[in-house]
Amino acid sequence: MEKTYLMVKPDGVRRQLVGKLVQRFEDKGFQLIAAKMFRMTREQAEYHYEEHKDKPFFGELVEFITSGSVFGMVWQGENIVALSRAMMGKTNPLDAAPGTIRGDYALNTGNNIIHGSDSPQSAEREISNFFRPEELAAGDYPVRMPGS
Ligand code: RTP
Ligand code: MG
Repeated sequence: MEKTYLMVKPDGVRRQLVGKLVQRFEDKGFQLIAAKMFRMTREQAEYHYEEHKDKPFFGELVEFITSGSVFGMVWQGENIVALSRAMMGKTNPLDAAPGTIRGDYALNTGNNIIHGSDSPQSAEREISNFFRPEELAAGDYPVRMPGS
């Protein structure tokens, strides 16, 4: 089953949005298999955002993501990478449609509430940066959606 790494960023944690965001993904039909509140180390942050290391905003991004607690989660479900990105909305909240997480809760790119892996390969890499394999639950309870 496809997995992804979703993370409420420090701005979302400070705004007490964790519960609402977890609810959205449960309502969609995805299954939560690991979660924790923690403060990212600088090393974890630099590895997590390695693809952006040459961008002008890299320093600011690392400062921001290590500025407070994050809520890291591993979720699984059918096509979860693409579907969770669609639920998050565009990176810049100015472009994020109403009804998406960033469209509903965020004002600017620097404080855009949530992270989601952009491919199954990124997901695997990101999950292993924050979770040990034994921390992932089996995800073995059957998800029942209306009509199923
Ligand atoms: P994320 O990785 O956090 O899920 O966001 P994303 O895929 O939608 O966007 P990405 O291009 O991977 O950028 C990572 C994060 O860097 C910050 N950013 N700032 N100042 C800027 O121009 C700029 N561009 C990106 C955002 O917080 C973005 O989520
Ligand atoms: Mg990204």
